[in-house]
Amino acid sequence: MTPTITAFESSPDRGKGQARDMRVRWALEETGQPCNVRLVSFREMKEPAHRALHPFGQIPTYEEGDLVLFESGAIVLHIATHHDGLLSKDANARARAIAWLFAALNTVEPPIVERESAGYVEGDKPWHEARRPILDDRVRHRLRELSSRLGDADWLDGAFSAGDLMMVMVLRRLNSSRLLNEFPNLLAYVARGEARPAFKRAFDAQLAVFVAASAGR
Ligand code: GTB
Repeated sequence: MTPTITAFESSPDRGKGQARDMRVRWALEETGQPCNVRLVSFREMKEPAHRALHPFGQIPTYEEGDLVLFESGAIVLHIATHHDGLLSKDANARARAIAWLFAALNTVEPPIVERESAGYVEGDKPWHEARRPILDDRVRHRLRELSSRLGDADWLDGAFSAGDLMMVMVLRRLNSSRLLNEFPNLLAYVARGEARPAFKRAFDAQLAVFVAASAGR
């Protein structure tokens, strides 16, 4: 059964692939799975019909037969578990790839999101300028550790996996900052992810939504 995912009708990132449906789209492309995409407005996301799918009124969601999922990490893991291409057949390698997926979401992403959201939430507060370097350093700290572990390898643990997919997506959130430039091997790692044909197909699909919405305005 072809799953249906939800995505922004009008993404604030103007098609840069930063919204979290991009993770799901990429996982589906890597595993050769088709999907239907239902676009939702900010208003629709907060209505009961969408909240029945997603308790926090967000995107992405994933519907497949009787199954309804939310949380991009859970959705990517579901796709990776049920289709070849993102998790090794070897049980230990599979477990390690899942650990990297969690590391991307639980260890690397939080300081990146904290730094990004501080600009919106407290940018006008008197303490923000003093706090900014602290937030930068917290991100740098994680990047330094990740950079050290990756070294000159192509991927985090052998072949490309769901863990790399999620880590690349999380690091891409730094695209508009200069922090990633301090770690050339991480920059190259993100570029390798973005060069994958499946990434490009997923990126183009989400960009097409933005282009169509702009043309209709
Ligand atoms: N933990 C959840 C997951 O991983 O699925 C988080 C889901 C989430 O944050 N969804 C966001 C959302 O629905 C969209 S992706 N927000 C609407 C709301 O909460 O009302 C976050 C996002 C949005 C926009 C950009 N951007 O413009 O660059 C980047 C990331």
